[in-house]
Amino acid sequence: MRQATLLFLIQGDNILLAMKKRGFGEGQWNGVGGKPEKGETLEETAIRECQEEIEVTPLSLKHMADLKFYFPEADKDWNQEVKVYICHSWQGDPAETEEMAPKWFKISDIPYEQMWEDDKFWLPKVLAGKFAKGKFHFDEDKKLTRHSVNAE
Ligand code: 8OG
Repeated sequence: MRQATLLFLIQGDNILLAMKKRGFGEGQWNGVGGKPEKGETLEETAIRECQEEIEVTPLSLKHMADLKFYFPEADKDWNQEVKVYICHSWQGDPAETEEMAPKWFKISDIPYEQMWEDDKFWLPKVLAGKFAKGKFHFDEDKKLTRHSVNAE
């Protein structure tokens, strides 16, 4: 299964989300991240994608979730395993790029209705300090059909 990273900056009661301007997940708020380049570790990917997408360099990463996403047989190339990180210290101020437009939200005010449908099932657990493992199955219309999440 192909792998990808997802990273959220956290400052006090606030979380940085970014509006995806193109590609997979366009028009939705999300963390920053993407796929590894050849020879890269996933932590290196998480840092590089953050630099490319919002011009911020993470100084520390905490691995907080492993998520598996499954699509129907015809779209199985989209199946993806995503490692989620949170970051409390970084260099630079979040800036808009061609790919992402960043914005701070109160953690109590996360716009789950404008995010991937699965996020409401695992992100609150991660933000409560739990490590989450999840499996999510989507149909042809990218609607979530079933899911399981374990968090400890
Ligand atoms: O390289 P690309 O832009 O395609 O990477 C997709 C990004 O979207 C990557 O950071 C992983 C992330 N992502 C998924 N599925 C989901 C999901 O269901 N929820 C969230 N929050 N992010 C996801 O690929």
